[in-house]
Amino acid sequence: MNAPTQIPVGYSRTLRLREMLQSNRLEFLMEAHNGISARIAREAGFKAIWGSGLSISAQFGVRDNNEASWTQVVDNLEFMADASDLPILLDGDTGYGNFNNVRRLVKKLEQRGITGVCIEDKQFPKLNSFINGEAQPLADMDEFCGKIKAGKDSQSDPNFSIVARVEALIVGWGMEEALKRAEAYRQAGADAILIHSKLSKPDEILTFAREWAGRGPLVIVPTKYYSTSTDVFRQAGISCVIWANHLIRGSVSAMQAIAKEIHDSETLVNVEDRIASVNEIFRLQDADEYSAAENIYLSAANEKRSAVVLAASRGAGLEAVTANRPKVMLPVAGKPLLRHLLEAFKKESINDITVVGGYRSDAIEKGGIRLVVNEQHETTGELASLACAVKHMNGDTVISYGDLLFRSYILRDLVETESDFTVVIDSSQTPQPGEPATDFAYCSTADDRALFGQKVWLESVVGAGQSLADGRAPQGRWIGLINVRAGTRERLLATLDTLEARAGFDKFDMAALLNALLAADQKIEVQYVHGHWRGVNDLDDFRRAGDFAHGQTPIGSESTENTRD
Ligand code: SPV
Ligand code: MG
Repeated sequence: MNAPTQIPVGYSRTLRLREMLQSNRLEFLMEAHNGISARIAREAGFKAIWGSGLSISAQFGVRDNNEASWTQVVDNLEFMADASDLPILLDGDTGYGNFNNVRRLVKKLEQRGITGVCIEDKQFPKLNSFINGEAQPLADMDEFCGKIKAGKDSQSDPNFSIVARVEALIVGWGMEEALKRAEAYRQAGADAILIHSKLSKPDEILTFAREWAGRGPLVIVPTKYYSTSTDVFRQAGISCVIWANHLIRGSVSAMQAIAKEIHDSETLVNVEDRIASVNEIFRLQDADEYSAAENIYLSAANEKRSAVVLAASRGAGLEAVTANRPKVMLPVAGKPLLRHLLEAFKKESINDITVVGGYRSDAIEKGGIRLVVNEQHETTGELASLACAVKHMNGDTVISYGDLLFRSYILRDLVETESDFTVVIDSSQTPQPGEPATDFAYCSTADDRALFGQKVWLESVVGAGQSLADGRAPQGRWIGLINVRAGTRERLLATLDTLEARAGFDKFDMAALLNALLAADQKIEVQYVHGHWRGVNDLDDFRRAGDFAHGQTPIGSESTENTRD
């Protein structure tokens, strides 16, 4: 796909069309009939659009007989002008009435950012030139000149263009009449002449161009003499070629084939790979621009929040129940662990949730989440999984292990913290002799449970396989929840990049990230809790998780709801 040309600021659409009409090069206008086709024409590299009467009426499903009202056409053009910053030359048929209608049309087109109009010397309501052309009456030449003058007198932008279309060859009135009319229209002020022909050879167009001898810009529509080499038009001194109906015809063929295929096969599998993806439609609608604008303009109250759930592992010690699903899909109190997490996030208005799957990611329910997959999950660790999701961190982001259950206040308090990074530490946890010290944390102050209003900072976290610092008891255990404030993502990325360059990155866990942030002088706030959460690490945890989720155990009971062990 060609990248659309960058248009210099101040180079108006009207001027661009005017220059195309007047340039010595052969220029091309592509038909478009709605916003998306206008965008597609621009992306293909066209410099201007023909707002075809045939195509616009066809996409409305009506005839090219002025059945759509001119205001309906102008409304449609507004979408086209918005979706593409190209000049649009409207096929204005006969001007939708007499001189007065043309005056109003020109004013309204200018108001909607349309660059020019082509009017043809037939009578309202017109009929497409290729339907029974000879039977169609032409407009009186002088009356048509009056329309051109009226249009020119009512434009406020001097570069707005009025193209006069000569239909004398279509209705069989001959070359002399065509030339006479073209000259009269030029003298009435037309910025260019569109000379139309329905022959399959360009003969009469070429004769016309020769006789016309460069008195003004000439525009042609080679729909019927399409097999003529474009160089022939170039040599004849034609100014602009209009490809008048090819996007609507292309889309009609595609829609017919796809509709029939889906109807007959009663499935989508045969068409999915042959049609534009839904993401391509989003791109054409400029969905990314919306997200960027949302970040700038939505008030703090509506600030975007997202979550990343690390859910790539099967779960050591849980093999008996994870043959067909990852740990995150284990049912707890009637629904998968992941659903509990999603419900907790949604309660805090976190709806943009990315789950990083790995082991049996196919078994992860995709409703309400964005699933990304760490394809190397068998050989990599938590940070490699996190790296798969960082680009989806939008606004404040909570990063969570996938096997967590917690009381809702823990997440509520976490998302309300104001530090760049905050971790939740359970101060009721103490390391058990002989058991791994993973995730135990050293903090600036121990939790005396009366710390209200005083900030506590993380000093380090014990990573997998590491031991506690000699002679120093940790202040609690990190439960697997981190809040990362919007604007801090870049720092997180930079730290991830640094770690990625280190040997062994593939095995790094979240503790390595937290310690690297601390080593880079990043302050990480501690939010102490005292129980009220559960990790699911083995069958025993799994059995007890149901009780926790049901809330059957009195809050604070150490026996069932305090640990990841
Ligand atoms: C149109 O595109 O509507 C035209 C050109 O008027 S043609 O259909 O070739 O007459
Ligand atoms: Mg038309």
